[in-house]
Amino acid sequence: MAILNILEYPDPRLRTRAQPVDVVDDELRRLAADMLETMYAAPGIGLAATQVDVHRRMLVADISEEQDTPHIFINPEILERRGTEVMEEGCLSVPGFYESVTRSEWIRVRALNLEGASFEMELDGLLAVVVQHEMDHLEGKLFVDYLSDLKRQRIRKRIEKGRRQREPATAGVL
Ligand code: QAP
Ligand code: CO
Repeated sequence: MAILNILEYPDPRLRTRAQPVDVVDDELRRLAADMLETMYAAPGIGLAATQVDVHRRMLVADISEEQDTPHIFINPEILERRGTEVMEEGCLSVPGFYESVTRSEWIRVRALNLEGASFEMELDGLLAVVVQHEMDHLEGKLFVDYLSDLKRQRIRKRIEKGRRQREPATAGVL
């Protein structure tokens, strides 16, 4: 297993639309295990393959306190949605920022599991919100896209400023 590098907003690779998975093979199973390890280490409660620069339609989530209830969704589709709910969201690709986003409060999802078998699941509460957030990543969409231009710009500038202070200056350039 390995901890993968997580892309940070405004990295343009986060805007890539992920391709459907056609075969669930050992390579994909290894990616799922690495994504879970990366998410648990962060720690986070959801991670899409897009965020680790793999543009395949797979996401992982675990909202349990004990980090012992992993969920893996391959080629996820929302079949049905009900209600709306506002929740404060964060994102491993937008570190340090949390904002309210409106989502469906109940969804029925169809996806493939790690054996390549199709399953359906009804979700509500936090897990429903996390799955909708992660499915947005597979479309190249981020939770900051739901905010005002002003808020999004402020977040982008603060992240870019933070990154410059963390990274050593490039020799000869600065
Ligand atoms: C998506 O996000 C989510 O800023 C998953 O400094 C989260 O796991 C959807 C994290 C909440 C709905 C509600 C964020 C970790 C983790 C940070 C995450 C940070 C460290 C985010
Ligand atoms: Co995210």
